[in-house]
Amino acid sequence: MAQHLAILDGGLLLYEPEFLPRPAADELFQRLREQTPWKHEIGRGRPFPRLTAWYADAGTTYRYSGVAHHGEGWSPDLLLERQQVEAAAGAAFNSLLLNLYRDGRDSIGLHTDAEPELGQNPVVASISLGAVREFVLKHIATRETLKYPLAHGSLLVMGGTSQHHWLHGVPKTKTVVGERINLTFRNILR
Ligand SMILES: O=C(O)CCC(=O)C(=O)O
Ligand SMILES: [Mn+2]
Repeated sequence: MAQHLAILDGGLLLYEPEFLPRPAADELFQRLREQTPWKHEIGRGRPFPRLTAWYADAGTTYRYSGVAHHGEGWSPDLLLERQQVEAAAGAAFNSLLLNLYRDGRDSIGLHTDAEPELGQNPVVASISLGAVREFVLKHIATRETLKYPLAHGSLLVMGGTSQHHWLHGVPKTKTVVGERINLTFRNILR
């Protein structure tokens, strides 16, 4: 069942814990784990504490954490996921960033997805696969903090004014955790 949540200052969240049925989520995790050309990118002089990959419509460029990504098209698998996510989120996406968190030492720091090429109030939709990690949202002015353990096969959509008022990230954890893959769909304006 999809959960809709309004957060402070006009942010909107949609969380669907069982977006992908268990067998489909297991299979997608395995396929992406093995078949994705994972890279250990360097952003602003430092290696990211996670592996990444990028897919987008040809002709699309996205600058992210000091790294420029150029779109070269989609695999059939990922096109299908994109269509499912577009239907659930009610928005169109032309790019996908994949993150592989190898263990609890991998993370993404608090940030906004507020790059100018995403437009005024971007809709950002992400599928989580594998280990459950805590997704943290922190309000920039009040420091109010929300924590969501994102389930294997779940979908989280951030919309409304979320990217203006809230930071988000996946902190490191000392708990022993397995690998997690996150697929983040965005729409890049040209
Ligand atoms: O792994 C996640 O759930 C979040 C990833 C993220 O925020 C990003 O790639 O911009
Ligand atoms: Mn983000």
